[in-house]
Amino acid sequence: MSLHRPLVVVAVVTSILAILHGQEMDIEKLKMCTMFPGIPGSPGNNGLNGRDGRDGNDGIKGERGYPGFPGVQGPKANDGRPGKVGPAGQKGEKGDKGYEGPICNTSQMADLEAKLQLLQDNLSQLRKAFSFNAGIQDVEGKLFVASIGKTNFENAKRMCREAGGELVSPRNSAENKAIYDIVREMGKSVFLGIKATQTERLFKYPNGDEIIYSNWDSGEPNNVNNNEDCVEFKSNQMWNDVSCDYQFSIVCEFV
Ligand code: GN1
Ligand code: CA
Repeated sequence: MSLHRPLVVVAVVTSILAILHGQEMDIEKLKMCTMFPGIPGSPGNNGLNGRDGRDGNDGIKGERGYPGFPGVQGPKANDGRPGKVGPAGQKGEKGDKGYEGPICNTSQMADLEAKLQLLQDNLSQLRKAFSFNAGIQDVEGKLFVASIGKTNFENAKRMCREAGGELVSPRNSAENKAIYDIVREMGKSVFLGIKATQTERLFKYPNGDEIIYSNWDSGEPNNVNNNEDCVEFKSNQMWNDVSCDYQFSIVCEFV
């Protein structure tokens, strides 16, 4: 206990001193009030702006406006569906008879086969006979056939045509050789179907085309006496222009 006594003493003394100091302060204030009125303080600063007020109520609805301008024309629409089928037209005229269909009959087929065989046999026989005849030559299916007798150009030409052919007009060396094989055996000249035009002296085939092949003898064509529009195929296979009035042997060609 004796150890705490100094602390208690200090506490008591401190309290007393505080009380005395407080009384001194109050006495000073009292002195000042009794001697002068206080100086008014300066006005305070304005306060901050208040917050925005609330939105007002909606106004009255306005009058209806004028109609706007028409809009831009839109793209073309797709085609519509096809319409209904119209009424049937009038009946047409009867058509021509159609081609005959394939032969399905067995007996008809047998008959045709027999005829075909006969034709083949006949053709084979003719080929043999032709090959024996020195007056007939075959160049790739084109037949050159000699006739009997002599005649002028126009008559020889007519005779060949009446037989279904033309006077010979060799278009290449092979055909010229075939005609030569005939003429050499006969030992006589023949007329060609080629003829010269009067003014231009152009040699042309019976169909009017200009010739594409020739085998003129040396110095030919020379148009002696201005009267040699036709062509002689000589027995040496060379060509010579001559008068159309001469009489020569006849060789026709058949295509
Ligand atoms: C013949 O005969 P001469 O010479 O006049 C021939 C002519 C020949 C000529 C060739 C009608 O005429 O076409 O170009 O030989 N006339 C006859 O030398 O054959
Ligand atoms: Ca001549």
